[in-house]
Amino acid sequence: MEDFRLMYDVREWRHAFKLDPNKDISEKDLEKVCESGTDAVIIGGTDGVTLDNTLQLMSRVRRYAVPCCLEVSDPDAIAPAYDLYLIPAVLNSKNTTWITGAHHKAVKAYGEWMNWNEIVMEGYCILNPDCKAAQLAEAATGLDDDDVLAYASMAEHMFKFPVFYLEYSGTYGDPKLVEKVKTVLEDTVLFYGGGIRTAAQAAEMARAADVVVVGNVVYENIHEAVKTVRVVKQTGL
Ligand code: 1GP
Repeated sequence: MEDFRLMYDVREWRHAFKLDPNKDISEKDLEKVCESGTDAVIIGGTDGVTLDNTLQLMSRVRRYAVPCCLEVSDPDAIAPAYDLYLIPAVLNSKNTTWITGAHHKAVKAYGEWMNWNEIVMEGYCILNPDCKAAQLAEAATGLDDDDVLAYASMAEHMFKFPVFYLEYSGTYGDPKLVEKVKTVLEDTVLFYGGGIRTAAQAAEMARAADVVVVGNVVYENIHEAVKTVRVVKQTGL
């Protein structure tokens, strides 16, 4: 087992795995993910996310020492059992539901039970028009670099979000753009996620982003997925 500290502060992270509660993962592969030395396991997805399947996956991840976070896409799947709750606000959405609407509804219903210290807001910018998240959130993906940089600056300076998330889910993004975005962020942590299929790609994004999020390759090639942890941690920003 890799040596790692428990880390509940995203500013300390370099690598995270994102697991989809709507996908099957064997016990053996889950063990490899959880004992890989990654900084966190994020449970989140777009399709078929339910209280039942998130809780089932969470309870399996809980058998390991790795921090377990819920990335909230449906307030009905929230349960008081995670180390952190990552809450996306899709800055380039054309539908206010995904910027403040669902958030307002959730806080109105559950606000008095929320522990604000466990909530981490993510300013999302979704750049792959074909991913499910872009379609659901009606993201305006036809952005040039300056548009993206402006969203990043808004996340940091206007909204004071702790995280800016460049989301290319399903496709490998543009490392040059990720690098540019990093130059406009000081306090806000830059997450990159999308299309990482090899350790070399993970290393390339680790040179640009603070945190590299690895998703689907877990289900396609667990060996390569686990390799991304070490290379990201060995790569300097
Ligand atoms: C999805 O950013 C993550 O939210 C990871 O994307 O599944 O393409 O690795 P992939």
